Amino acid sequence: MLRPIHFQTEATRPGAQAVSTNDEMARVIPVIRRIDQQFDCIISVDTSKPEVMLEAVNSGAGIINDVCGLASEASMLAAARSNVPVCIMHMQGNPRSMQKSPYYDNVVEDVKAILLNKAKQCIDHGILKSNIIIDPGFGFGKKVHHNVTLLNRLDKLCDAGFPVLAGLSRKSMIGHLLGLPVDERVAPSVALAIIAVQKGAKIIRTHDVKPTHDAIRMVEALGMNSKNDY
Ligand code: PT1
Repeated sequence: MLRPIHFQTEATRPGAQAVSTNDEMARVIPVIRRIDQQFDCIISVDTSKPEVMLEAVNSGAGIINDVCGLASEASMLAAARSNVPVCIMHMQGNPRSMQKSPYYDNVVEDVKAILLNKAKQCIDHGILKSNIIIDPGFGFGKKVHHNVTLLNRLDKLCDAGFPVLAGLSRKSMIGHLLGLPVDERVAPSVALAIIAVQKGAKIIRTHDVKPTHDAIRMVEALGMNSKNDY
């Protein structure tokens, strides 16, 4: 099984500060080149900047992960030109303000509609449908109960015709629900990953690759993962 490695050059967690294009390029490109030379893996580059997307893919990245969901037309065109799978994530607001007052009429329907609308725009801009991955963006402009509802109804998103990525690893919803600090969230993160896989998620973002991978292998060995096509 290929394990993508994920490169994040701009912090996106709540309250994080922005990074300039030059700084981001200098941080990420040499690292992607070196990893590409030394490892047989798919490298996922985490960026919202079109210049970084193109240069990263030229340097060996095989997935574009944009937590801004390709917000600018230029980033959509760059993703189309790079011709690799692209993860479009839902975020309400931006990383600096998103946790202030998240609001949804119906979080599952709202997030799904926004992602499907974005996927259509991507296709209209030349991105292959088969290259689109969708992600509800756990913790991005969501209160704990929004994250819980999204996880509970993740099957609804998985029915939308695109592979779903779930990133729950070590996030503050675990701290809120269990009162555990970040360095004690491995087991609850694995529990969340298993639930996501059972609901139909195809890609899991995690800090703890080995325990998460072993737990999912166990679920798959039991045939207890979702049987959806995406
Ligand atoms: C994610 C994700 C990501 N999460 C994708 N990319 C982060 N596609 C970075 C908290 O509440 O879910 N999907 N890239 C990390 N972001 C956060 C957000 C980290 C919230 C922590 C929290 O603690």
